[in-house]
This record gives sequence, C-alpha cells and structure tokens, in this order.
Amino acid sequence: SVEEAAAKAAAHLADTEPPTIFDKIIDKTIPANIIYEDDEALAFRDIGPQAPVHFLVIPKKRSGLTRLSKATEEHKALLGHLLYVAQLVAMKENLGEGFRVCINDGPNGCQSVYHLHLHVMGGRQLTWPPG
Ligand code: D5M
Repeated sequence: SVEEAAAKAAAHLADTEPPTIFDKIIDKTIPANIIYEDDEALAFRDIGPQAPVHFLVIPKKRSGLTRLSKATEEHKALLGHLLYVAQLVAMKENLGEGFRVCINDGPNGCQSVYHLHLHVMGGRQLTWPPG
C-alpha cells in the first residue's frame, strides 16, 4: 500500500541518521553490563542509575526507531516484545515489589540517545510525578 511504502521510506531515512553509542554496545565494541539478550532485544545497566536497579531495554536493530514517535504499524510487535522483556528482566532483578518503565521522547521528553530505549527502574520507593 501507499502507507506501507511511505513508512518504509521514512524508516530508511531515519536509519541514515548517525549511529549512536548504543550501536557500539550492540556490536560489543564498547563494554556494557548486559543482563539480557535475545535475537531482537538487549538489556544493560544504565551508566547513570537513578535507582538501585536501572537498566535499559533496546531493540538490536534500530529499525527507524530513533524515538518512540517514529513508530509505525510495522513496529507494533517489536514494541510489544520490548515491553515484555522489560518485565521479564525486572523479575530476574527481583523487582517484584514494583518498578517503573519509562520512555523519553524528543527534546521535551529529555531524550539524549536517539535509539529507542525503555528505562526500567526499581529497588526503592519511587515517587510520582517525575520531573
Ligand atoms: O537516556 C539515555 C540513557 O542512556 C541515560 O540514562 C544514560 C544512558 N547511557 C548513555 N550511554 C551509556 C552507556 N555507554 N552505557 C550505559 N548507559 C548509557 P535518555 O532517555 O535518552 O535521556
């Protein structure tokens, strides 16, 4: 369809944007504390933890997802998988008392790395609202 072709073109354009530090973590040219990996997703500890447990879940292929707002219909399964992995690893990290999943999108969302990532934080009483 026209919509699919447009989405494909947009995804290609997005993937011509510069690689990020996360690409180097994925190809293991820089070290990271990786706590989970499968064919599609990687989870590793955040370098500046905001809670006793703070890790990131990212897609191994950026797939045009520089940010959540670039998502198209074709990303739905991947997005679901990332959220599933977030809770899977949260349970492995003993966050059964609760945790928070957060995605920062764009300048107003305070996004700094333009490769989609879910923050998962826990291990203390979190407060609401965030800043
Ligand atoms: O969050 C980007 C997050 O990525 C931020 O919490 C720091 C983290 N970060 C950046 N570089 C690294 C490396 N090399 N290892 C682990 N974690 C890292 P954002 O939502 O874009 O503001």
